Amino acid sequence: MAENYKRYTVTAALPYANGPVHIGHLAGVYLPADIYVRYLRSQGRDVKFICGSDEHGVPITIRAKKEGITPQQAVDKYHELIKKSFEDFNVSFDIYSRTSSQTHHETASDFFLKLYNDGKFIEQTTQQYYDEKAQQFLADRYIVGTCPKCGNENAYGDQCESCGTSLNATDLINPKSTLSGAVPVMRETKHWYLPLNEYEAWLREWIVEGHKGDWKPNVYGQCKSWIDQGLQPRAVTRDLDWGVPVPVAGAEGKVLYVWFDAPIGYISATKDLTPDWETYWKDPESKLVHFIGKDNIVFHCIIFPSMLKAHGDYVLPDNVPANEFLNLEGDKISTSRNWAVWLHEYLEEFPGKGDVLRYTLCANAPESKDNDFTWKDYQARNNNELLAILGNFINRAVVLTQKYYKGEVPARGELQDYDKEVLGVLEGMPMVIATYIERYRFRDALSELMNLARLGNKYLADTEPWKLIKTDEERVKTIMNIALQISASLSILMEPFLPTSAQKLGSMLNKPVGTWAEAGSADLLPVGHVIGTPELMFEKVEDAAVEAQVQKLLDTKKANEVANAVVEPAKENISFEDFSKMDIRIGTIIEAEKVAKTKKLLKLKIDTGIDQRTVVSGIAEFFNPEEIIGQQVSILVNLAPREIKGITSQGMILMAENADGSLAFVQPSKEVKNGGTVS
Ligand code: B3M
Ligand code: ZN
Repeated sequence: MAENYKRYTVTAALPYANGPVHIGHLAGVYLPADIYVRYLRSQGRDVKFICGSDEHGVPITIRAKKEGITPQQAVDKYHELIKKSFEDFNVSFDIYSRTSSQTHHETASDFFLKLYNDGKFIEQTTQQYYDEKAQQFLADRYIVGTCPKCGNENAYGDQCESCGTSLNATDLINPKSTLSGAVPVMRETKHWYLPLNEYEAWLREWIVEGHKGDWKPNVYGQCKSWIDQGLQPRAVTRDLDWGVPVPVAGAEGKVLYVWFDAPIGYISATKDLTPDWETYWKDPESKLVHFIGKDNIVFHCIIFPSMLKAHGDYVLPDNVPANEFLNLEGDKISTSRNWAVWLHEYLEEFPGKGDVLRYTLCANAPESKDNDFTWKDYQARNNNELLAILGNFINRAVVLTQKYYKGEVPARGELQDYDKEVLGVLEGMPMVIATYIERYRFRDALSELMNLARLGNKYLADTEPWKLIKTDEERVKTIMNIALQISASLSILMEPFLPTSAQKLGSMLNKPVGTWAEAGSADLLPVGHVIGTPELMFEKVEDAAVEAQVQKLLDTKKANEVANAVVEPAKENISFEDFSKMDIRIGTIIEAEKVAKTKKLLKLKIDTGIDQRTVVSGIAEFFNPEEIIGQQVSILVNLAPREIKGITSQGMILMAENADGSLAFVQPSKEVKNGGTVS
């Protein structure tokens, strides 16, 4: 492997404790980070994997307000849910901490005080946006407006999530309060600013010159464009009551800006993890890597490094391999629209299939561009790759060894060229996969892992031991020995990606998953070793399971349409005389049938209490004829008869139309005798 640092500090973005985590979080940040760390551990490296809940900031207070609970109650609720989701998906943090902890408050306050006492801040009293209705200063997500850089009309007061630009609220065009909708006024307030402009030259040298070749193009490109556009001083305090109080006199009612305190959360979490925390953050022989999504690049590549530089005692990130965004069935994942696959729900519906989702999200990861998750692709990845290639190969290797040798690893005989070729590929595979992992190209690394399984499958298909066993037993011993060595290496090489499957394979081979250095060996399973009993590595994902998930999303989409539907304004007024001309009665449907050659029409026979009459109604898409016999309806009985598809329709059934276009009968709240007048 190319690199060889003394120790590794690997962080994953601290998720806001304002809701559950979804597949976008896993694909964008936590899965790549976990693969990287598991690989380093397999190599025997000294690595600390740091994460925790981001519990301050406006995203938390907005969620708390929405749920009618306190911010502390909100973070307590979601911190536990998020922590469990990561555990259930085997995201193997060494610590999952939280920024409402005392250690963090102390660490963040001390960090701020060091910069304050060293004169690294600009103290300024300026005009800031204030909502007179809500009686609150507006910052971050409390204010939205048009992004001056890209025109996005829903940019926040601290960042435009569309183009990623970091903003001050006063940069916004046409600002509006998200608390009351009011147009904010300006009011004086004092804050402390980190003069990013003073770090511009250094950032240019450190990033634009220094990381040209090793930072991902999407990360390098964003950083370069911000630095080229020039950096502005950035407020690191806020007029809020939820967060880390500003630890200086004259700062009552002010807290640290969440993006100032949150990255310090990586440090405070390490403090809670090990008394040896300073070597992981201050020793130049420690490699610091931040795993994040692209909307966090400016904070991890520009702001936090400037803070670390200003402080002076800390190492700087060696790499920040940010991923782009994952979409879902062609639409942006959205917490507010519930357009997501929530990790905790996935495991309820697909128990024991955490690895299948890890596999699909890695194989389809948005490493260089936004990508799309579809349930069809999930099913195909499971059935056509995990089951048909990896599972099939391992099953044949283990079952045939049980069948021919009662599970005992047979000795290899004279090797043929094909055997040597296969063993040669096996020996080189750990380096191939490691090189991709160390360059944060996890999709390619996973693809190479599957190529090894393909090689094993092909080797068995080409040599056909199940036929040879009748004529050349010695040859079969060689073939099965090699198939078992490939299986043993797969258990090691798959572990960073598919930890549960790796353990399952280890127990099938009756050999604990080894270290990366052992992978590729032709003698991982010594002759005479007795393997365990075969069990299926993967199960088929049926169409019905996937269709149910797609339907669930369609139902969500419909519910959103209803929730967000714009209500038509009222028509112009009519006189009471006009209204009293209409004769609306309660009636009952006594017969119903579809009108031939039409999709929308039903022919109904209604008992109106006056008479029994035929009415043609455009409700066939929403009601089956047999289901509405006996349904009481409101019917306009004095509407002039009309010919519809050759049928004389005498009257009109009143229907209520829902936002999603579906129809409902306008029926009395209790049984009314047919003929009852509606007025
Ligand atoms: N809480 C994640 C987000 O923007 C943010 C990361 C903090 S990492 C220090 O959703
Ligand atoms: Zn923008």
